[in-house]
Amino acid sequence: MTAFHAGAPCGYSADMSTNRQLAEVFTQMALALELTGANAFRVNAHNRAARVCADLTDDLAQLVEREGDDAAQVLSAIDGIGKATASKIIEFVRTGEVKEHGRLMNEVPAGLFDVLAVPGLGPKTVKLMWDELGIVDLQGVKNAIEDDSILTLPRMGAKTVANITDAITFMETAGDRTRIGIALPLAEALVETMSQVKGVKRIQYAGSLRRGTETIGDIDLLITSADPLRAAEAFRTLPGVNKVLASGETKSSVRMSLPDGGAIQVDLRIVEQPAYEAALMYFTGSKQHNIRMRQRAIDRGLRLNEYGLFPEPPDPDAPPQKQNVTPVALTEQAIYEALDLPWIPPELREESVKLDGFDAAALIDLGDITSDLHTHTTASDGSMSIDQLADLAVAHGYHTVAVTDHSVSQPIANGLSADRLREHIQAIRTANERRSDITILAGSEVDILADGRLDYDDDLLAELDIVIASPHSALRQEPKAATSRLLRAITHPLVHIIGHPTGRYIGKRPGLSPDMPTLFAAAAEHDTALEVNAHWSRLDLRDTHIRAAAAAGSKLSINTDAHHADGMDVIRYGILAARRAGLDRDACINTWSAEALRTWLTRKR
Ligand code: DGT
Ligand code: CA
Ligand code: CA
Ligand code: ZN
Repeated sequence: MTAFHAGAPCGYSADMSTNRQLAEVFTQMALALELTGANAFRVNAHNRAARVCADLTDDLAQLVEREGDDAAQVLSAIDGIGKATASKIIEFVRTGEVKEHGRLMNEVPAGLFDVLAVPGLGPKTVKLMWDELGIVDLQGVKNAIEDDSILTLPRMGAKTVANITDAITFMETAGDRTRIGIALPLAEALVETMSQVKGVKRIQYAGSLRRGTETIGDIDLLITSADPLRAAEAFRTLPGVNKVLASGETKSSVRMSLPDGGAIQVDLRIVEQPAYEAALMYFTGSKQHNIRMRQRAIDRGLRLNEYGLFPEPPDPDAPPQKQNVTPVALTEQAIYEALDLPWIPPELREESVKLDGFDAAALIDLGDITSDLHTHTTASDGSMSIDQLADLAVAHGYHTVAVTDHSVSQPIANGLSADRLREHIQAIRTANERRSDITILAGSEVDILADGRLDYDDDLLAELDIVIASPHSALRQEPKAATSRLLRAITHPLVHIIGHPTGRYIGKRPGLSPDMPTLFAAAAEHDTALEVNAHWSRLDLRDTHIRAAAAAGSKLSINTDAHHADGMDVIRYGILAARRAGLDRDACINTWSAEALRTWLTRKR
């Protein structure tokens, strides 16, 4: 689904595919049309065009180029694309813009798109705010809440206003950090580009990104270079840099645009080769971890800083690198060893984590994962066939993949009716019999309804090899209701896994806040696994939950919820979260052998 991004209604990032850019153009046009009172038919046509562009597997830029004069005809033949849409697509591919889009954008105050980005505020309400109260931006909404004038709008009661206030506060406090799934690929691209610059020898990202936190304040890059000035200059002029914040001899900072319309700060520090690892350790943090390590050094009559681990300095006032002392240790490994510790993985360098509270040999790693148990196909809202999905799982080296499409209460996601699910089970079984390279399990991601009932009858659920039960709606429920809702699913004898248990979207909606210890205890007792949804917009359960769940004895299942061909790549974010929780591989059912997994799936019932 194409999300609408606030703050940059007219900007497209070069990182976005043409299909996605077009989807965004049509989405914005639909919103602008609705706000300016166009008829529903035109609005719907643009929304439809946006969906078609987002879902199309053919690259539209290539298609238009390839078809030349026939492009309009070929495009119009696609379901959901009419003549008008086809000509806009061609215009966009050939000129980089859609003129009508620009015109519409000028008719709507830019601030209204920020208002539309507030979860729960749709174009109908926002249009009323604009027409009736003259609201043109977020501040206007806040003022109208403050002086109660918002209550004069139709269907606007105290409860709705409270929800809007919540959503705005949440957006504003979560706003300035970047989710790891956006920051990490950018950092990797920067490392790749900067490593090509002449003179650059070592380069890595440090900071919270190396520790694998779910959101990132800024990206910290660390390099050594034979030509520091050239490196700094190359860094400040990288494509995507929209502002240089600082440029010194050893440190430069820039702001870079992000594909989702936001921006992030990137710091580049240039250090001397011998101190590289000590600096890497220092700038990896966390700050609290550094403070602890420094104290450990002091306790042993040593000094730890970003240049290394040193004996007690003869002249405490001179800068450490100027003191003529031989370092005790320079590499991360050696520094930890000299402080009587094993090398601590970056993910565990947090204040809340005990220094000796992990078993390095048992800690889960990416290579341990051998199955994905939560995925979608074209039967619901995915874009892969059963066989394409199986191919993808094989390419990831997995022995098992579970097909778990949506259930009937998710019409937006094209959820399967009971009859369609029965057909789907047959199709999965047939594919499974045909293939010897992988086991394909027939599953479902069945909705947990607001009261905890499941979306299919028990006799249908019993026909499936695997059942994931997930909450998708009523995510503002009171904690008490959420607890009993999820408990009902956890204790259901036919449920194997609870999918994304809280339903949160990082930085966008908080999701359910049930009584977690109660859920973890029940999951352990009933042998129901709890999911770590690896998608970076969810990471649900989150790191702290995973730690508590494992401590309570519940099993975890790290899955990608893959919908598209690149969907299984997000597994690494789930692994980072699990490592931050110090999770042992055995507690995660996705690391088990095919036999062990099959045994558990059957025995559990
Ligand atoms: P972020 O960027 O907010 O996601 O979190 P970090 O951890 O990347 O923090 P950042 O970028 O401010 O600094 C990177 C690392 O540098 C940090 O994890 C530890 C180290 N560091 C920064 N400032 C201090 C400090 O005042 N004292 C100590 N001991 N370490 C610091
Ligand atoms: Ca940082
Ligand atoms: Ca920083
Ligand atoms: Zn799903």
